[in-house]
Amino acid sequence: MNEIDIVRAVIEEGYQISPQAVELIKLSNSPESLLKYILSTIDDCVFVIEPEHVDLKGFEASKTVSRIISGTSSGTVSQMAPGKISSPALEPADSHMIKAFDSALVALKEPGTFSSVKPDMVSSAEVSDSKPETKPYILSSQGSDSIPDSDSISDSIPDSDSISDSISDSISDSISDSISDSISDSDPVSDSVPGSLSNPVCPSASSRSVDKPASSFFGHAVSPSTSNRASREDSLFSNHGNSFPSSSRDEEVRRLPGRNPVTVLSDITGHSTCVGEYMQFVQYFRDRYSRLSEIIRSRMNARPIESLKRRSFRRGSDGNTEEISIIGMVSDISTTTNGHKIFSIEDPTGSFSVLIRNSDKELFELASRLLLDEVIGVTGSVTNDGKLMLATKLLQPDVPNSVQRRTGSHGKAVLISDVHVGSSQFLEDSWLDFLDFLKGESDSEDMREIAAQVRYLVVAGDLVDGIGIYPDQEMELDILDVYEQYRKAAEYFREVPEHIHVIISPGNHDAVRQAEPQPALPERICADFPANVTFVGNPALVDLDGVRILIYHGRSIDDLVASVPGVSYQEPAGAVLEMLKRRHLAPTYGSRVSISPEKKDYFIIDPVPDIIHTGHVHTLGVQRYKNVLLVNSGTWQAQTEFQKRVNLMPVPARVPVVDLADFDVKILAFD
Ligand code: D5M
Ligand code: FE
Ligand code: ZN
Repeated sequence: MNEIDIVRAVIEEGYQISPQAVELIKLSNSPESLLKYILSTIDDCVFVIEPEHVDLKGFEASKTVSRIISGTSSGTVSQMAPGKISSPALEPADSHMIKAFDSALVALKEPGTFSSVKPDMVSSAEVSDSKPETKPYILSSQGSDSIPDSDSISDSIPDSDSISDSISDSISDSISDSISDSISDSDPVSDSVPGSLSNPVCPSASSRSVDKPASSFFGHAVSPSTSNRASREDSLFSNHGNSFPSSSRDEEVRRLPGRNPVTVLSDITGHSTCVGEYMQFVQYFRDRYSRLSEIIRSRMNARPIESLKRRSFRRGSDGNTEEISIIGMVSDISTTTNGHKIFSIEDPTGSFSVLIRNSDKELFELASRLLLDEVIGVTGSVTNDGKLMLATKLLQPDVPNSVQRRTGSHGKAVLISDVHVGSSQFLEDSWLDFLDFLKGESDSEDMREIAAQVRYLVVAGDLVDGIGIYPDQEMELDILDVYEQYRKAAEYFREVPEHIHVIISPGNHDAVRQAEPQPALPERICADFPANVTFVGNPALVDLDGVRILIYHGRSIDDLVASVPGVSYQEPAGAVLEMLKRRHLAPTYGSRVSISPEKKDYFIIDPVPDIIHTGHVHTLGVQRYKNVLLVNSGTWQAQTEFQKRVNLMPVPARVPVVDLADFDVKILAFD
């Protein structure tokens, strides 16, 4: 087994390996068996295999055990990796959770995902100051006299659970007479999308147990099992200077005072509870549903889905069919053969099918942008047999018009992402010009004037290129060791003037677990950086002296570009707008974003920030939506071979600078 074979095998299992560890393995009499042993026994918290993980004693002992058990004289012990999920007995009622759990099992077996790293230092807390949004985005609901049975709509709709692509043409006629077309013009919801549920992953390790649920909610009350997996996080990552607070189990707001103060309001770092158990998926969805439905509930008087099945709720006192509203999570979307949309939504009490006719253009447009797993409110009439809702209105959580941005701050925040130090495409000359600008050493006086006002530099992920992120990535690396890449990055950041408070959040190329939310970079890496750098997780909600910025690397943008009509890589802020309308950074569970089911859904956008800063797609975009500034910063990496193949044209060395007093944005060019 040569070096490349070892590195490949390690990468395939979702780990990285240091050159020293490779050497050690090569020295063994049976490198292949040793590597297998390491990969099958390595702690899930490790993501780079180091010499200390090459457990030669354990390996030798395992061979002895194997010989005793099997009676053979050679061979390796095939072990289950610790902490594998075992499937609990699921009850069939909750398709949503079962699907998520099943795909999680698949994802957990898939190579290419890093194991969890959970630094023991702690930062932030859940933000609890979100007030109910009382903007009356309301529903004009009009009754209708003759609501058909779903069976009379089509023979091929036997019940609400099995509606498929087969509604006959006669439907649209019979429905169109009987449904009110009224959709309020003032409806704030205007866009949404289709998507698909797939690979959630939860490689995170923690010794915490999960609370037993009081009731079954998006799942059934399965007793939680307590993980007893060992975690090395605490020994691997200790605290670092000013950048990390002391370890704390309490979710606290993390305050970093000074001339340019930062308060970290919400961040997973130090708070991961995920071990990949079934109940954690249930809890995750429960948190997502309850918080998002609460936002919608302040604008919609919704009933539990279960109540729709009781006939009395479907008739008003005058005998007319009343319109009713429900709030649920979209669990299935399909188009009938006649081009109508049908989707299922679930709340904790049950699920219901909703039909949107294609003759209702505005509503149909909304429905065709629905995403799986987003939480929406639906208003409509229920067919006589109580099996189908004929929708007249859809409502996303959205941002209330009343949201004001914070004022009274001053100075500038510089927003960058996707530096990709270590890549052979890293544009070092441009980057050094940028550092000169920050130091106030630009040739132009205008630039020096701007630099003098810079208080914050925010990095939204992909600080380095990493290794083993994509196949054959090593062909495009100048620095092959990930720690070297970070050492180089730290060297650059030591050039940034001390008074500028730098905030670094990780991305999919960084050395933390791939499943999101990602914790801050580990202490071993942070230690090289100067004291004016604060490390946060991804996503993280941070207050910059009175201005709230939500930092998210933006991996879900790839999903949104793929599934929302009109959203493109050329205008990445448009994807962020779709997130904002759903008040969620990664609406579809799984897909390209591996979401770790934490107790709290860190992707919910609440409270509404002043700025959302994303990156990842290497293009620049700035938009405003209801007093929220959306900025996707570009990159410092020229086009890679992969990007050439998919025709992705990066926008390198362009830097958005936000004025914190009036939110004006200037784009500075360093190319
Ligand atoms: O991602 C930069 C952009 O390029 C982002 O839209 C993903 C996409 N990308 C880049 N390389 C690949 C491969 N190999 N497969 C799929 N998608 C890719 P970044 O995270 O900076 O690499
Ligand atoms: Fe990137
Ligand atoms: Zn990225």
